[in-house]
Amino acid sequence: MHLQGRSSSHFTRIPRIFAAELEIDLELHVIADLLSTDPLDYGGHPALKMPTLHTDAGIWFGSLPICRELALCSDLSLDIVWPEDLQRPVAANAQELVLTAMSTEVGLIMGKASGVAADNAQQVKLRASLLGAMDWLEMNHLRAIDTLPPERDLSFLEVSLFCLIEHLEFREVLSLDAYPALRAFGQRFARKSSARATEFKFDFPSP
Ligand SMILES: N[C@@H](CCC(=O)N[C@@H](CS)C(=O)NCC(=O)O)C(=O)O
Repeated sequence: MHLQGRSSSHFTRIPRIFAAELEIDLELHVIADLLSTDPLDYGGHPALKMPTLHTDAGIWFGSLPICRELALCSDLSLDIVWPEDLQRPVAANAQELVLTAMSTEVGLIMGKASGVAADNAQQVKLRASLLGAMDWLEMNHLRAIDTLPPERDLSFLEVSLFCLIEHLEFREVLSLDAYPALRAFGQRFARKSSARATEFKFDFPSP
Protein backbone atom coordinates (compact mmCIF):
# COMPACT_ATOMS: atom_id res chain seq x y z
CA MET A 1 0.00 0.00 0.00
CA HIS A 2 1.37 3.42 -0.85
CA LEU A 3 0.21 6.99 -1.37
CA GLN A 4 1.16 9.20 -4.29
CA GLY A 5 1.19 12.89 -3.39
CA ARG A 6 3.44 15.51 -1.86
CA SER A 7 4.54 16.39 1.67
CA SER A 8 3.51 19.97 0.92
CA SER A 9 -0.08 19.08 -0.08
CA HIS A 10 -3.00 19.55 2.33
CA PHE A 11 -5.20 16.98 0.56
CA THR A 12 -2.30 14.49 0.84
CA ARG A 13 -1.75 15.23 4.53
CA ILE A 14 -5.33 14.25 5.47
CA PRO A 15 -4.83 10.53 4.66
CA ARG A 16 -1.31 10.65 6.08
CA ILE A 17 -2.72 11.80 9.43
CA PHE A 18 -5.45 9.14 9.22
CA ALA A 19 -2.83 6.46 8.47
CA ALA A 20 -0.76 7.51 11.48
CA GLU A 21 -3.82 7.51 13.76
CA LEU A 22 -4.89 4.12 12.36
CA GLU A 23 -1.33 2.76 12.78
CA ILE A 24 -0.96 1.91 9.10
CA ASP A 25 2.43 2.13 7.39
CA LEU A 26 1.85 4.35 4.40
CA GLU A 27 4.82 5.12 2.20
CA LEU A 28 4.63 8.42 0.29
CA HIS A 29 5.66 8.39 -3.37
CA VAL A 30 6.31 11.98 -4.34
CA ILE A 31 4.71 13.42 -7.48
CA ALA A 32 7.38 15.34 -9.34
CA ASP A 33 5.63 17.53 -11.91
CA LEU A 34 2.34 19.23 -11.09
CA LEU A 35 2.08 20.84 -14.51
CA SER A 36 2.16 17.50 -16.32
CA THR A 37 -1.00 16.52 -18.23
CA ASP A 38 -0.17 12.80 -18.12
CA PRO A 39 -2.34 10.90 -15.56
CA LEU A 40 0.56 8.46 -15.07
CA ASP A 41 2.51 11.30 -13.44
CA TYR A 42 -0.27 11.47 -10.79
CA GLY A 43 -0.29 7.77 -10.01
CA GLY A 44 -3.00 7.23 -12.64
CA HIS A 45 -5.44 9.93 -11.47
CA PRO A 46 -7.47 10.75 -14.61
CA ALA A 47 -8.25 14.29 -13.35
CA LEU A 48 -4.54 14.98 -12.64
CA LYS A 49 -4.94 15.39 -8.87
CA MET A 50 -3.20 14.12 -5.76
CA PRO A 51 -3.39 12.10 -3.61
CA THR A 52 -4.02 8.56 -4.86
CA LEU A 53 -3.85 5.41 -2.75
CA HIS A 54 -2.53 2.20 -4.28
CA THR A 55 -3.52 -1.11 -2.67
CA ASP A 56 -3.89 -4.73 -3.76
CA ALA A 57 -7.57 -3.88 -4.41
CA GLY A 58 -6.67 -1.10 -6.86
CA ILE A 59 -6.32 2.66 -6.94
CA TRP A 60 -8.32 5.10 -4.82
CA PHE A 61 -8.85 8.75 -5.82
CA GLY A 62 -9.52 11.55 -3.32
CA SER A 63 -8.66 12.10 0.31
CA LEU A 64 -12.04 11.02 1.73
CA PRO A 65 -12.34 7.66 -0.11
CA ILE A 66 -8.68 7.04 0.74
CA CYS A 67 -9.31 7.65 4.44
CA ARG A 68 -12.31 5.32 4.38
CA GLU A 69 -10.19 2.57 2.81
CA LEU A 70 -7.44 3.13 5.41
CA ALA A 71 -10.02 2.78 8.19
CA LEU A 72 -11.24 -0.51 6.69
CA CYS A 73 -7.67 -1.83 6.44
CA SER A 74 -6.76 -0.92 10.02
CA ASP A 75 -6.65 -3.44 12.86
CA LEU A 76 -7.80 -0.69 15.22
CA SER A 77 -11.51 -0.05 15.64
CA LEU A 78 -11.33 3.69 15.97
CA ASP A 79 -14.50 5.70 16.43
CA ILE A 80 -14.34 7.98 13.37
CA VAL A 81 -16.81 10.75 12.52
CA TRP A 82 -17.27 10.98 8.75
CA PRO A 83 -18.82 13.91 6.80
CA GLU A 84 -22.15 12.07 6.40
CA ASP A 85 -22.42 11.77 10.19
CA LEU A 86 -22.57 15.57 10.54
CA GLN A 87 -26.28 16.08 11.09
CA ARG A 88 -26.34 19.66 12.43
CA PRO A 89 -26.18 22.45 9.83
CA VAL A 90 -23.27 24.17 11.57
CA ALA A 91 -21.11 21.02 11.34
CA ALA A 92 -22.16 20.09 7.79
CA ASN A 93 -21.52 23.67 6.67
CA ALA A 94 -18.13 23.73 8.37
CA GLN A 95 -17.10 20.57 6.50
CA GLU A 96 -18.33 22.01 3.21
CA LEU A 97 -16.46 25.28 3.74
CA VAL A 98 -13.23 23.56 4.78
CA LEU A 99 -13.18 21.49 1.57
CA THR A 100 -14.21 24.50 -0.53
CA ALA A 101 -11.46 26.63 1.02
CA MET A 102 -8.90 23.87 0.38
CA SER A 103 -9.85 23.75 -3.31
CA THR A 104 -9.88 27.55 -3.52
CA GLU A 105 -6.38 27.60 -2.08
CA VAL A 106 -5.27 25.11 -4.76
CA GLY A 107 -6.65 27.53 -7.40
CA LEU A 108 -4.74 30.45 -5.88
CA ILE A 109 -1.48 28.51 -5.63
CA MET A 110 -1.71 26.99 -9.11
CA GLY A 111 -2.63 30.43 -10.54
CA LYS A 112 0.40 32.05 -8.92
CA ALA A 113 2.70 29.17 -9.94
CA SER A 114 1.64 29.48 -13.57
CA GLY A 115 2.13 33.27 -13.69
CA VAL A 116 -1.49 34.51 -13.31
CA ALA A 117 -1.47 38.02 -11.81
CA ALA A 118 -2.93 38.49 -8.30
CA ASP A 119 -5.30 41.16 -9.70
CA ASN A 120 -6.71 38.82 -12.35
CA ALA A 121 -10.52 38.83 -11.88
CA GLN A 122 -10.70 35.10 -11.21
CA GLN A 123 -7.86 35.19 -8.65
CA VAL A 124 -9.55 38.17 -6.94
CA LYS A 125 -12.77 36.18 -6.67
CA LEU A 126 -10.93 33.09 -5.39
CA ARG A 127 -9.34 35.19 -2.64
CA ALA A 128 -12.70 36.76 -1.71
CA SER A 129 -14.19 33.25 -1.55
CA LEU A 130 -11.35 32.06 0.70
CA LEU A 131 -11.76 35.05 3.03
CA GLY A 132 -15.52 34.47 3.24
CA ALA A 133 -15.02 30.82 4.17
CA MET A 134 -12.32 31.68 6.71
CA ASP A 135 -14.41 34.40 8.40
CA TRP A 136 -17.29 31.94 8.74
CA LEU A 137 -15.03 29.19 10.06
CA GLU A 138 -13.41 31.56 12.57
CA MET A 139 -16.84 32.35 13.98
CA ASN A 140 -18.39 28.89 13.79
CA HIS A 141 -15.83 26.07 13.89
CA LEU A 142 -15.95 25.66 17.67
CA ARG A 143 -19.75 25.29 17.60
CA ALA A 144 -19.35 22.75 14.78
CA ILE A 145 -16.76 20.74 16.72
CA ASP A 146 -18.99 20.86 19.81
CA THR A 147 -21.61 18.84 17.90
CA LEU A 148 -19.19 15.91 17.44
CA PRO A 149 -19.59 12.93 19.78
CA PRO A 150 -17.16 13.40 22.70
CA GLU A 151 -16.13 9.74 22.62
CA ARG A 152 -14.75 10.01 19.03
CA ASP A 153 -11.15 9.08 18.28
CA LEU A 154 -10.96 11.08 15.06
CA SER A 155 -13.10 13.16 12.71
CA PHE A 156 -12.61 14.02 9.07
CA LEU A 157 -13.79 17.56 9.91
CA GLU A 158 -11.06 18.25 12.45
CA VAL A 159 -8.29 16.64 10.38
CA SER A 160 -9.25 18.55 7.22
CA LEU A 161 -9.66 21.83 9.12
CA PHE A 162 -6.22 21.38 10.63
CA CYS A 163 -4.65 20.65 7.23
CA LEU A 164 -6.33 23.73 5.73
CA ILE A 165 -5.24 26.22 8.35
CA GLU A 166 -1.63 25.01 8.65
CA HIS A 167 -1.35 24.99 4.87
CA LEU A 168 -2.50 28.61 4.50
CA GLU A 169 0.54 29.89 6.40
CA PHE A 170 2.91 27.19 5.12
CA ARG A 171 2.19 28.25 1.51
CA GLU A 172 2.00 31.95 2.51
CA VAL A 173 -1.50 32.22 1.05
CA LEU A 174 -3.02 33.84 4.16
CA SER A 175 -1.79 34.80 7.62
CA LEU A 176 -3.84 33.45 10.53
CA ASP A 177 -3.34 36.71 12.49
CA ALA A 178 -6.97 37.66 11.79
CA TYR A 179 -8.19 34.20 12.89
CA PRO A 180 -7.08 33.68 16.51
CA ALA A 181 -9.61 30.94 17.29
CA LEU A 182 -8.59 28.94 14.22
CA ARG A 183 -4.92 29.45 15.06
CA ALA A 184 -5.55 28.14 18.59
CA PHE A 185 -7.39 25.10 17.19
CA GLY A 186 -4.42 24.43 14.90
CA GLN A 187 -1.94 24.73 17.78
CA ARG A 188 -3.93 22.22 19.86
CA PHE A 189 -4.24 19.72 17.00
CA ALA A 190 -0.55 20.12 16.09
CA ARG A 191 0.40 18.47 19.40
CA LYS A 192 -0.89 15.08 18.16
CA SER A 193 1.87 12.68 17.15
CA SER A 194 0.08 12.09 13.81
CA ALA A 195 0.34 15.82 13.08
CA ARG A 196 3.99 16.00 14.15
CA ALA A 197 4.85 12.99 11.96
CA THR A 198 3.36 14.59 8.84
CA GLU A 199 4.53 18.21 9.04
CA PHE A 200 4.34 20.11 5.75
CA LYS A 201 7.61 20.37 3.88
CA PHE A 202 8.66 20.88 0.31
CA ASP A 203 9.88 17.67 -1.32
CA PHE A 204 11.90 19.70 -3.81
CA PRO A 205 14.09 22.78 -3.32
CA SER A 206 11.67 24.87 -5.39
CA PRO A 207 7.90 24.35 -4.78
N1 LIG B 1 -11.05 16.20 -4.02
C1 LIG B 1 -9.64 15.92 -4.12
C2 LIG B 1 -8.87 17.21 -4.35
C3 LIG B 1 -7.42 16.97 -4.65
C4 LIG B 1 -6.63 18.23 -4.97
O1 LIG B 1 -7.16 19.28 -5.35
N2 LIG B 1 -5.31 18.12 -4.82
C5 LIG B 1 -4.41 19.19 -5.14
C6 LIG B 1 -3.20 19.21 -4.23
S1 LIG B 1 -3.44 19.51 -2.55
C7 LIG B 1 -3.85 19.01 -6.51
O2 LIG B 1 -3.81 17.90 -7.03
N3 LIG B 1 -3.38 20.10 -7.12
C8 LIG B 1 -2.78 20.08 -8.40
C9 LIG B 1 -3.69 20.66 -9.44
O3 LIG B 1 -4.85 20.98 -9.12
O4 LIG B 1 -3.25 20.78 -10.58
C10 LIG B 1 -9.18 15.17 -2.86
O5 LIG B 1 -9.92 15.17 -1.87
O6 LIG B 1 -8.11 14.54 -2.86
